[in-house]
Amino acid sequence: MQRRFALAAVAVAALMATTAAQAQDFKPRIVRFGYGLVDDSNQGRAVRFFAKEVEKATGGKMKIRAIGNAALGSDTQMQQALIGGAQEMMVGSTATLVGIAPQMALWDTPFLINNTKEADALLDGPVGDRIKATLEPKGMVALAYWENGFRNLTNNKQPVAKLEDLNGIKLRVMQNNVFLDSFKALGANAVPLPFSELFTALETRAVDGQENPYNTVLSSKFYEVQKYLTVTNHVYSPWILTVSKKWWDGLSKDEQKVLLDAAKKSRDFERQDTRAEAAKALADLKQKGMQVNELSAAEAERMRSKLSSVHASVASAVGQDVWKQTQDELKKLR
Ligand code: TK8
Repeated sequence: MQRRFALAAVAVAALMATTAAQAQDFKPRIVRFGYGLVDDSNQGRAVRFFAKEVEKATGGKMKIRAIGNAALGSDTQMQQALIGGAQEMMVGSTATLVGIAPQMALWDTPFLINNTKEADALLDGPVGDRIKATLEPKGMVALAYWENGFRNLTNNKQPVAKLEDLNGIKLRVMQNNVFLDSFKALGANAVPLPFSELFTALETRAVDGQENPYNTVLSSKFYEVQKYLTVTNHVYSPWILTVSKKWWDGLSKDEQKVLLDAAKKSRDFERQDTRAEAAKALADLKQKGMQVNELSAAEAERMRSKLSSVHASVASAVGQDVWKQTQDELKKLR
């Protein structure tokens, strides 16, 4: 018994010594990590997972202050704070970055990615890296892509079963020309609006509808203010984890590595969590009273055919080279 106790004490002492040694290499830092969704969302859960990883790896020296609900501002406001160095980290849609880094528009291409296997391969491969790198000269460093998910349409006017049903629907889109042009081409009355203003806009009927993955329709309680959901899967939408370059450049190599490792682990956690939630979300949304219909393959094809000019403009925004590389990679995966 005594011997066991002694051994345990030695083990504890050894453990404390390693933690102390690790912690010595790290400066105390507080990281403000902002995001737009509520705490109880796939985004919030993954931010907290990331925070724990970083705190563990730095022996508690680097503390991540997770601030959700757009309390630090909308996606575009937080991006500006990162660039200026007033905020350290954020996660948000790649779509809201297009004004700063035009090649991000690639991820907004409607019907580009067919499934999560293609998404992961493209985002985590050379094309994804290439596009991530375009943020650096703009003052941000991208650490990883998380999954927002395949976007689907909700509205409060009528079920959307065919292309023409979009006519006259006042639809909130992200602040991004590809989304704006796509939904205009499909006949909707598209209105750009920050996500942080969306619930109120739906509630007051300033807009009739919106499009987001199931997870967000659930976590943001859009089912309370939206009646119809159409399964369109019209685009695969990533989130991107970014840090202020001004801040990043002041970190040690060890600190940068901790953040990169935690970003990767959180990415894997987040995608798994998001997919598990999405798999049962439709049933949850029906149970909450939403009326759900699936867009037929024929109607999806009709929509796709209306979007060829959007595809052409994305190709020219990202450059023919990136566009071709993307198509080649997708061909290999199919
Ligand atoms: C959250 C947004 C959201 C996006 C949107 O801040 O704006 O509709 O899908 O996830 O980034």
